[in-house]
Amino acid sequence: MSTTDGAPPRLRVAMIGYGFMGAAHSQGWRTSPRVFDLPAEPEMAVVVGRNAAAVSDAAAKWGWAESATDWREVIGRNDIDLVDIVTPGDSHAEIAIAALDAGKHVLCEKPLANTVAEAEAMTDAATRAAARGIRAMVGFTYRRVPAVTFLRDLIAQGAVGRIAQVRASYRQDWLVDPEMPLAWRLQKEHAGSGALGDIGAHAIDLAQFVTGMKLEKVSGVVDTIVKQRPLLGAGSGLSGTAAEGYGEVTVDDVAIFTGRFEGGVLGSFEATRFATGRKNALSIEVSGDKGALAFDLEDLNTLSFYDRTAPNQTQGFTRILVTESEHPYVSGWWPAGHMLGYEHGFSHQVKDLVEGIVEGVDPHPTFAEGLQVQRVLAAVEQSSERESAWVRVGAEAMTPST
Ligand code: SOE
Repeated sequence: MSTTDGAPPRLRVAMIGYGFMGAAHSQGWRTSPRVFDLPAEPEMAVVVGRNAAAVSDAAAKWGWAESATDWREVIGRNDIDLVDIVTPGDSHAEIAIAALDAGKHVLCEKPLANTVAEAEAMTDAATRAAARGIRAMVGFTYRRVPAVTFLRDLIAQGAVGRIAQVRASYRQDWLVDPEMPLAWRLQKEHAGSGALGDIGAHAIDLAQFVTGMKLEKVSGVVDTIVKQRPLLGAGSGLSGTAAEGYGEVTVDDVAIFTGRFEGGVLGSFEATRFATGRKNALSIEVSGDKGALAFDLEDLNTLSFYDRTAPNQTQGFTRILVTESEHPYVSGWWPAGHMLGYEHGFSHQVKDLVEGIVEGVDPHPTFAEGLQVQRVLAAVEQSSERESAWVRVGAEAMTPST
C-alpha cells in the first residue's frame, strides 16, 4: 500500500477480466469507498483483458485509470497492491498463485478453481503469502447480502434452536432454450463444471456460512439436459455471428444432492439452469426445534422467520425487513425501507477485504473455505459417477482428481 502524508493509505488494484463479474466488481471498487469509511483508499489502477480495444472501452466505462493485455506484466508492477480475478475458472489458479507469490493481495471469484488440485495449490500459496501479511479472499458475495449475514447471526443466537434440516437451492432458467449458444460456462475445460460449480457453489457456501457447519459427505446426481448447442464464429459462444454447427456441452445442467453436515444434520441441495421462470433464485431454509428461517435472493431485503416459542395462536412465518441501520452493512446506505440490491454485496465485499488487509487478518471466505467448497463439488461429481453412492468430502484426495 502506498501512503502520502496524512491521507489514508492507497490500495492500488488491478482487475484481471472484464465480463459480467468485471462490471459487478468495478461497481464495488467505485462505490464502497464513497459509502463506507474504509481504512485504505482503493485505487482502480488497471483492468486487464486479451482484447486491447474491448478492455480499453471497459476501463473508460467503469472508471479504471488504465487498461492492459498482459496480466503477468501487471502482476509484476511495483505500483499494484491487489489483484482482483474475475476471469473464467480455468485461469484462477495460475493468476492467483503468481499474484500471491509476487506479494499481491488477491480477491478471486467463485468457485475458487476448476479442480481440487488447483484449489489446494491456491490455498498453499495463500498460506505462504499470509505469513508475509498478504491476504486472499474468495468472492462468495451472497454472504454479504445484509439479510444473509443477519440470518447467520440469528442462527448463531439460537433463533431456530437445534438445527434439524437445511434446504438450499439455486435455480436459474437461462439455458432452457436449446438454441442458447455454447458459451464458455458450458465447456468443462473453461468452467470446470456447470450449474454445480457455477451456482451450486453459492448454495454450498451459503449453507455452510449461515449454519456454521461443514458438509462431511454427499450423495448426488448431475445431468446434462441439452447435450449439443450452436457454436458461434467467435468461439466465445456469444458473438452473434451465424452459427457454425453444433458443439458438445461437457458440463452439467442440473445437480441435485443430499449432504450430511458435521454433527449429522441432513441438507438437501439443488442447482439448476432449467428451472423455467426462476431467474436468479438462490434460496435457503433452516429448520430447527425452536423455529425456522428462510431467505430468497429474489426478495433479498427480507427474511422469513417462524418462531415456535410464540403462543400457538400467533405462530406463523413473519417477514423481517432487513433494512434497519442495526442490520449488517445497512448503516452505510439508506433509511429503513429504502432497499438494497444485488450490487451492494460487491461494495460490502470490498469493505471487508480492505479492512482485513489493513487490520492484518484473513478476510472470509478464505481460500481454505473456497477449497472446502471445491471438495464438496468434487464429491458430488464422484457420487454421481458411482450411482449416487455416499462420498466423503475430501475423499477425492485418495483418487486421481480429474
Ligand atoms: C451465472 O450463472 C451467474 O452469473 C453466476 O456465475 C454468478 O456467480 C451468480 O451470482 C449469478 O449467475
